[in-house]
Amino acid sequence: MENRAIARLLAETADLMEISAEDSFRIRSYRTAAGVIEGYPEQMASILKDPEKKLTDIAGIGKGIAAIIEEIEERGSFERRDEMLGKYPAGLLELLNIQGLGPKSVRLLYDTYKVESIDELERICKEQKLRDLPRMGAKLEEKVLRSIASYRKTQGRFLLSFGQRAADELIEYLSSVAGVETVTAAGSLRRGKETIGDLDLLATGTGAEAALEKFVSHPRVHEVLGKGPNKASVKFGLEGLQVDLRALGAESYGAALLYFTGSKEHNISLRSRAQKLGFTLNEYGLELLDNARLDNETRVASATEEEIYAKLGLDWIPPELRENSGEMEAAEEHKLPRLVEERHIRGDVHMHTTESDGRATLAEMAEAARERGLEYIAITDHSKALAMANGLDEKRAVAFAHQVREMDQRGLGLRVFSGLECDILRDGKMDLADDALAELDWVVGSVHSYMNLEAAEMTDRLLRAMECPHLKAIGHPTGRILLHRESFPFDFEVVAAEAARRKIYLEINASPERLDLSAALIRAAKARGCKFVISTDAHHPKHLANMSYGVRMARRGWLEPRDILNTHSAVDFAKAIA
Ligand code: DGT
Ligand code: CA
Ligand code: CA
Ligand code: ZN
Repeated sequence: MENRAIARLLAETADLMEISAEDSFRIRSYRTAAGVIEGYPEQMASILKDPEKKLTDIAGIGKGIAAIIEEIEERGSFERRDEMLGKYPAGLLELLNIQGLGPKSVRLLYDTYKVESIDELERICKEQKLRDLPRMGAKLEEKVLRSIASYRKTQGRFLLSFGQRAADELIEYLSSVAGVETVTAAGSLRRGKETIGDLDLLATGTGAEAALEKFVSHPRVHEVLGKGPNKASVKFGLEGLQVDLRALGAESYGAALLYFTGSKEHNISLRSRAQKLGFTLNEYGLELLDNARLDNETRVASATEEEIYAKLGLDWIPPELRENSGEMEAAEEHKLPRLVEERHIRGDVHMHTTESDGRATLAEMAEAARERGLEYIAITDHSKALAMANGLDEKRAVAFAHQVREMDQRGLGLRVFSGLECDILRDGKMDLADDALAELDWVVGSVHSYMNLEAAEMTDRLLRAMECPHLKAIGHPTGRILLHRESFPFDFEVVAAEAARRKIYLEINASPERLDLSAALIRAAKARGCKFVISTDAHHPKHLANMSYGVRMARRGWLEPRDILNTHSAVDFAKAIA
């Protein structure tokens, strides 16, 4: 099981224990462990497999928690959790996913109205009964209803990074089957969507059918949902990700890849275009319409996507654009963007070190970045408002900037800029004074607190922050945490327009749980004249690899290299921010 899922089980159990008002020491130790595990750069599963490593060597993980992790790895739950689930209806756990409701509120709702499910909670809110409870009000009712809607949307979905790792693992596994030529991920994963519902894999070659056999017998397959001659569906891993594998002939590979990559809306639009041109398009190929039989003589294209698009009078459309939002017209007019690629990225300008809450030193981060082939980085530790992260005050920020500069001059193998991720305070002031910020090369301003302000207040807050003459970029501009927290409400268009006017860059945060900005917001911002940076926000050298996810978001937002500051050389970056 992935760290994130293990952490969730622990946190949920802590929540249930809090609902049942148990020993707060135990509750706290579960929560602490959940935090440590969630942020830990190496998978617990791989530490368990490595005889040279011990879970208890990790700070914050004692013997008790280590045993729990082992039990979770074995069977997907642990004793204490089962015990708590025996005590309360499982529906209470689900209620805890609703933003705005903590364990105490859930308990109160359960005791007062016997609320045990989301549906019941929704009813209580709609009947305006929530507001009758102590410390709750009409506003909370609205908020809970909104949270319920967003929870329902995300339920059963997984982060792109999670899907990508599962796909990588399965592709490697299936590729080793004799006679298998290609194994490819299609669906929302191939389109780079920030969350995926299920994983769609395609296999070709004479061994493709044997691959189906091997697929259903993978040790991490927990349930076979169905298996036929050309297709199998399984639940993969303890997290229960559904994976569909289809075996097909190389001659229809392009048509199948096109069909199963979607999106559905793109497919529909493509099919109606095919019809207008006298063809039919399906997962086997593009055929002439007057002979609907699946017969090679009427098939005009099927082996590659390129030839199918070409026969339809279209340039090949990158999967990230296939959302039926203008790509068809652009492909027809040969006006598709020349999308940014990871190889265009030359710097990474948002990362943390042990100076605040990062796990590696400046030298280690620089070394890792150099190994990845980057030409420059900016070190952006937190400012003092994030006390939990050991954020820097003015004195430390300036001293650290000097240290960064000194080390940069001595030579770290790549250019290192001194920066800061400065908190934007509730009123829009920057957390550190101007004269300290003036000492830094690169200041990213981020909101980490008071995210529940009214939209107008949040908009003003961001506009005010942009008045700071040293602010160069806005970090994770919407604050969303995928599958957990919606973006905070504000007038994005107004903020984007102001950012464009002041030449403040908008960050596309590449960490897989943020991937903020979304495709739609990137496009809206670009239309207003904004420029962007794609940054990993790394807290560990391993996180530098997340750049690929940020690049995919940028591609979904139709961005080209010139839209993105950190595709430029270190010298040009320095000029642009001077
Ligand atoms: P997901 O899994 O919810 O993240 O999203 P997708 O896009 O991967 O959707 P999925 O797995 O249901 O189907 C994969 C692709 O197969 C989808 O993008 C387009 C194609 N497809 C599935 N069902 C239909 C359909 O009813 N009509 C058409 N035209 N295409 C479909
Ligand atoms: Ca899918
Ligand atoms: Ca599917
Ligand atoms: Zn941040």
